[in-house]
Amino acid sequence: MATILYSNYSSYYSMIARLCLAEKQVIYDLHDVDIHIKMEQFAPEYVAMQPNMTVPVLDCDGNIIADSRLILHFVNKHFGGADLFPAADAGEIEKSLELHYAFSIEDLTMGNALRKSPIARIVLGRGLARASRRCLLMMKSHPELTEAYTKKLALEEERKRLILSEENNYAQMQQRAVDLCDMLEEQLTQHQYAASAQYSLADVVWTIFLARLVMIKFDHLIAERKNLSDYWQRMSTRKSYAAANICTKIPVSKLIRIIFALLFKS
Ligand SMILES: N[C@@H](CCC(=O)N[C@@H](CS)C(=O)NCC(=O)O)C(=O)O
Repeated sequence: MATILYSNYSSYYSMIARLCLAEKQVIYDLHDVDIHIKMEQFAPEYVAMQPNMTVPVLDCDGNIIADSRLILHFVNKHFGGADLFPAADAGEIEKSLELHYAFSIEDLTMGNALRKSPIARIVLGRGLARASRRCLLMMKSHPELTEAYTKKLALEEERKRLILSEENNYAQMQQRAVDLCDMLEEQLTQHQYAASAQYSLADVVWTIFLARLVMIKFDHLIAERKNLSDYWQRMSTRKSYAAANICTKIPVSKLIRIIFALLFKS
């Protein structure tokens, strides 16, 4: 099988796809999509493949899977190795995935960033405005993709409302992150893994969730829960974790380049 993953190093959902592929020991080509500086997700060829203009996308022999949750199931079903969604535990695993995907990690991450420094608010504001401008520009040069760019534009506006406006949802997101950690702590009293007695797709997503908590310096939520600390220790030392190149810290040089692009590039 010719397998290509379109991914971005620090993207949360790309990491989910990479970790799942690593768990199943799939050999694939990694195509890095620069979603921050060059904004390659807005390129017409990419939009044709993923109209929502997001990473990850998995191309498996021309079969396009353009969402991390679908990628989890596709990879588990079509590649060898351990079954990460065994029928006996499917209900519990799916319930756990549902809880995970109902949470907006983007709102937590960005909401947290802009409370860390006044500059972050300016940078994020400019970044969102830049994405909107790009949509409008692309609509003009590629009218056949107007529908996709219009949808994306609406999403950028919604992001501004949820993250930057007075009616932002940061307090709810913070509380939900705590609730999810409590839920995991409780689950881990019943079994060694997040949703069952064996490693499953649920562990793929919760590992990335915990890695993000570490990245945004919310690791106290892990440290103050005994089972969760032990779980994080086990998950972050699995072979797959290193193979998937999980990001818990964006290198400063990269961060500076991103900030510069958001502030000054058109
Ligand atoms: N539901 C999608 C969400 C993907 C998503 O939001 N990806 C982010 C990066 S983590 C993205 O591509 N952002 C770029 C953009 O929205 O322009 C999935 O699970 O794959």
